[in-house]
Amino acid sequence: MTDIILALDVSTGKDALSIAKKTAPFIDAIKIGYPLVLAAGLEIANQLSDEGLPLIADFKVADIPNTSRLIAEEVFSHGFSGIICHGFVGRDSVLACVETAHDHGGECYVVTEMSHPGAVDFFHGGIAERIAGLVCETNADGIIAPATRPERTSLLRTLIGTKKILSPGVGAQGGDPAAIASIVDGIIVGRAIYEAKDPGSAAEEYSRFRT
Ligand code: 3DU
Repeated sequence: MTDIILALDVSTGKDALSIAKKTAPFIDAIKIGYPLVLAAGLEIANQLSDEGLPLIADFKVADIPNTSRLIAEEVFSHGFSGIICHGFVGRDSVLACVETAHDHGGECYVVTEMSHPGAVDFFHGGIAERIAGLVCETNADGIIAPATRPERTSLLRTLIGTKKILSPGVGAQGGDPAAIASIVDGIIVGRAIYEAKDPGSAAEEYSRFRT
């Protein structure tokens, strides 16, 4: 089963709520992060939760364990069901996010390799593979891996087994949903849906890949 996860990076709460309502029948979860939360406040999560969809907090947490835990506590006390953290910060910081997520019945996803061109500067050469190993050691629920490089995401799949893969980079960043959907558990789509003239129809188009 491949989920469609809407990356709702709009800059007003009004737009966010309107797009969430139009797209809700065709998506499986909503991911929000700094763009919307800095504009509208974390309370927007409580309003979005009216759509009845899981909410994922994409703050790519990358701090010392204590600060990471404090961030994760805030996230889960606002109704999110998942959090995304970076893996390069190391075992103890990742563990802080994983444990806080699990204490709240939530999930933690760890960025192994990003989808943009510059990601190869640091994530390639063995780092992404080591982060995938850390994901298994820390009992994290899954990874974030690039739709723009399906061959890399396939390789990361061999390292994490049945843990979930959520994959950004489809649409605006050039990733082809047909090439990645069968490898991953969720494709993350932002601009190709929320910037479309009709976000509901755009989401419906992507829902073809929900197999
Ligand atoms: O490119 P889009 O507009 O479809 O948005 C992709 C979303 O996924 C966006 O929120 C971005 O911050 C997030 N993301 C990546 O694009 C790449 C990553 O490696 C991790 C997260």
